[in-house]
Amino acid sequence: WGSLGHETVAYIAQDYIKDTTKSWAQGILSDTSDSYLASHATWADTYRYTAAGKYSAPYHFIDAMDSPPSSCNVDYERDCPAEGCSISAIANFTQRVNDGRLSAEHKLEALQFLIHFLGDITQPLHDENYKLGGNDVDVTYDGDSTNLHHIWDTNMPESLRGGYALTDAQSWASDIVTDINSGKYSSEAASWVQGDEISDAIGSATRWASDANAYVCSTVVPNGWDSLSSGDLYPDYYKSSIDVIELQIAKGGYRLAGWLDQLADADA
Ligand code: DCM
Ligand code: DCM
Ligand code: DCM
Ligand code: ZN
Ligand code: ZN
Repeated sequence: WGSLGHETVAYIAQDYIKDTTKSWAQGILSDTSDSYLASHATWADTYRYTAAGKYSAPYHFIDAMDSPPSSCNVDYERDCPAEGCSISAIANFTQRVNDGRLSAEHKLEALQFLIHFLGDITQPLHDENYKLGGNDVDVTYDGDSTNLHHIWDTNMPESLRGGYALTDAQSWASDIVTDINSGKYSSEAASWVQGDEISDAIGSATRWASDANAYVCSTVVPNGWDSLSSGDLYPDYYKSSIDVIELQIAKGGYRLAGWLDQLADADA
């Protein structure tokens, strides 16, 4: 996701975490502002472009070697290479954030990675190998020449909400929280976190990746990859995708809250 998506995920989580979790996170992040998670949500994207952080670039995705649209699936053993992937990174930083042997600096880094990767793993194209997760699929969107991955990360969320400022993320999160509490997501939200368990981070993150990857077949490329290369994808493709985008952002935020609650409880 782009900054709007990541910051929205973080604001949703801020709304659901327990007060004790809030104190725990604010301590690690040294941030007591009202955007204490959201302000740290895009750090990992800055870091991966630095020389010191280059090692972390593969942690933003898992390249599922499936065959959409006819077959979608994620296989951790098959798809996570030795250099690592989103699933192994989530497991590693879940362990590190509560590792009492590590410095405050390394715990900060671990928490910032988790805030970010629990977002990225819900973006369907972050769970797909084909054409570098859609980065090599050229498309036209609302008159712009760009690529399929980018319109899922950034353009389509911004078409929905009208911008990518922190205030845009805050208002999107507020609407999604209402949808979870008393609206379109109220009956399904509990299922988004079912089975989530920090003691089985690989199993939990593999379930999140598989869930998102299924939308590659059903929603990202239902008619095959070639169908995306002709014509402007706005508005028809946008209309067919945006409900899944919003749903996936909602899941990321709700899961992040539950994950951080478990981590804070385990650290108490
Ligand atoms: N950004 C965004 N949506 C845009 C333009 C930029 O989310 N339409 C984000 C991406 C970068 C940051 O803002 O994290 C700075 O962007 P840039 O490098 O384009 O100035
Ligand atoms: N690192 C990691 N997993 C480990 C050890 C290190 O992801 N098990 C990453 C996070 C650290 C970076 O490598 O910031 C450099 O680690 P160090 O400073 O310990 O050499
Ligand atoms: N990406 C991905 N799968 C890949 C390669 C990249 O999901 N196999 C993601 C990471 C970024 C975006 O695509 O969100 C652009 O990556 P890069 O800046 O590395 O081109
Ligand atoms: Zn991306
Ligand atoms: Zn990322």
